[in-house]
Amino acid sequence: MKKFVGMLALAGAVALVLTGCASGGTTVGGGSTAGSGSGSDSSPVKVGFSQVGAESGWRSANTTSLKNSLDDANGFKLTFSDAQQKQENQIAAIRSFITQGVGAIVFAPVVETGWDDVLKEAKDAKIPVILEDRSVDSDPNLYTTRVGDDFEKEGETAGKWVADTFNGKKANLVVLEGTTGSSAANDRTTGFNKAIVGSDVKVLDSQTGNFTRSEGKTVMEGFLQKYGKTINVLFAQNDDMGLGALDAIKAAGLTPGKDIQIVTIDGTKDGLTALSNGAFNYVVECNPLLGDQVAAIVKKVVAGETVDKLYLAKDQAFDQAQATAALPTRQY
Ligand code: GZL
Repeated sequence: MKKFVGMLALAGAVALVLTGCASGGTTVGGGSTAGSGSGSDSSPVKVGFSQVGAESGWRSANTTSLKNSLDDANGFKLTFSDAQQKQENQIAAIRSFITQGVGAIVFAPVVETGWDDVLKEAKDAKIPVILEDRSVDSDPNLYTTRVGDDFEKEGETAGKWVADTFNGKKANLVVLEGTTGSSAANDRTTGFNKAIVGSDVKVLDSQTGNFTRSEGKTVMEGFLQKYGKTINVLFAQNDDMGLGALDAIKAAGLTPGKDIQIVTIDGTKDGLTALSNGAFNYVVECNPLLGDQVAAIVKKVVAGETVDKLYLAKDQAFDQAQATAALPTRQY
């Protein structure tokens, strides 16, 4: 998996935004952009945002965060495109943004590969591209920066919980993977597998549920038909697939959280509610509230200021008591 160098914690990025200082990173062409949309003292900054889709609670919270920050009141003119989890739709949207002459393109790439040509087209048009959420395997010179979460660390945290919880005990685990080819799924798998090396955890099967509840349920039904009561642990790479799996587990006459212990990633309200009531056992957060950070970075980039290559949000993890305590004030 492509490793990025020059990681800065969100705190560092906030300092960058507040103080306008920067260490390393890239200066985008002195602020000149081909698009008329790079804004000026009065005119808004035209931004094209290509979003993956609306596949999960996390995605909805991420879209809301970006739309709230890239709004008229903050000096933006936003064009939003929902790709319905199709790469071809994202490529078409990005080409449309280039034709419109936007000042900046923000996009959450549904998968890691296949972006070189369209990113070269944006670069040739001198329109900066800011990745938000997932990453791409293209040459980092083809985009300005990425704002997102550390998926490999999330996977490692989930794997460590399983290895510690089942230390010396039988753990027959199945995995509901995220969207095939996405950096979120790839890196969570890498981190999880690293954490269970040398443990007693046995991975019976691993299959994509495409980050959706419905597909999580269907794949879990297949696992239960194939392995039955042998399964005693489920790692779902997002809350929604775990929530879908609950229906399949109950339909099989098993008690989620007890017969099958469940660890998921995201930390949405629905996920933490399932954890609080004992259906899930551990949830690793993946913060979707990236809007303010992205908006601040877009402003700096179109002004020709230097930004760093990567900004990582801070994530935590929850057990049942922590979830119960967090729910009353949970923003998403
Ligand atoms: C992670 C994000 C993933 C979430 C899913 O940053 O890309 O996509 O974990 C979402 O809920 O569908």
